[in-house]
Amino acid sequence: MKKLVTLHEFIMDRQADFPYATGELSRLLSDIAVASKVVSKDVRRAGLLEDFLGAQGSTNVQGEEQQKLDVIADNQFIQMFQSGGEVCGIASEENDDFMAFETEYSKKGKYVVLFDPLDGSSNIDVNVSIGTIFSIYRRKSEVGTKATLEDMMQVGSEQIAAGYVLYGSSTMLVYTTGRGVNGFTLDPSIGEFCLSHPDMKMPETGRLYAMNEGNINICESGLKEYIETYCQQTLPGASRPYSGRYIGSLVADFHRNLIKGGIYIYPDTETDPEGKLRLLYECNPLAFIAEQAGGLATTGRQRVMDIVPEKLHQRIPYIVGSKTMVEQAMSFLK
Ligand code: AHM
Ligand code: MG
Repeated sequence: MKKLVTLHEFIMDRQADFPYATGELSRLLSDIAVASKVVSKDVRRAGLLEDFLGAQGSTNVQGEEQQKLDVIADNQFIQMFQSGGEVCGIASEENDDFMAFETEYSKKGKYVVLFDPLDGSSNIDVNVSIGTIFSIYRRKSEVGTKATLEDMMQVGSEQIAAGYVLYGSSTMLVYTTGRGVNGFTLDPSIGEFCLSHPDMKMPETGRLYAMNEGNINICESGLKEYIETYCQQTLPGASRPYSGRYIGSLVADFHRNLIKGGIYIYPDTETDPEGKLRLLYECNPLAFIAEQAGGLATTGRQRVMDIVPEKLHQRIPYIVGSKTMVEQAMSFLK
């Protein structure tokens, strides 16, 4: 039998590639893995536990109804970051403002984490895949002081690491530190993430497109034209049109396209003129992974990782996936 490489072993091996690494980023990645195991356990039993399913009865700063599990996952990750010592502050999709940790111990942390604790909230109650998405930056402010807004509002190309955890038919953690993308599957029998998808590459093209097509008549006409001309026609040399696949959890749609090749589109629409997805918690981390795996991420006009953030909960139009497919879609945008 092939020897299993655990996430912990993998992180430690990679740390040796950076001669001056102090181990803090490695510890932070390990902490994220631990928190995600706890969340995974909660997600797996949610239907049995009264306090886990359904709406929390509150809305987040973006006016979206929070689910109980959104809040449980958010607290779980925050607690882990607060106690780990590597992180001086965080920003989460579920909180109005960023949090600068108060203790002297945390103030010494070099990193900030921006995250969406449970992406795909509308799928929580119906047992469809959901996930956690995270992005790690080195702080801009001085070590030993409190984290600042400037630490959070960095351009995506400054990310030190990014990843996601998919609570799907199995739980997987996929991450990059800028040297390729690797995927780990949680083996529940030993409680460890083990390397299952080394050096992931997104196929250069594919046959899957993911978009909420309910929005097709309220988004830019070029996109409608792309979908109708490219995705819904049998192209020369093909036996049938592309297949539409839309889970409605970005992290799950992205993961499928990463493995099989495809495109994900959430445009700006008449009802969401800035788009729906959040630059800092969703778009940047997945853009980093996409690019590291050979794919592309754009607003249609600009590379996502070049956007200078203007506000914490900023939304953008988002097209991400296989390189050739994203380029084709862009060629239809005026
Ligand atoms: P969330 O972070 O509150 O779950 O919102 C983001 C989600 C994405 O995961 C998903 O792709 C999209 O919103 C679905 O939106 P819609 O229901 O408009 O298709
Ligand atoms: Mg989300």
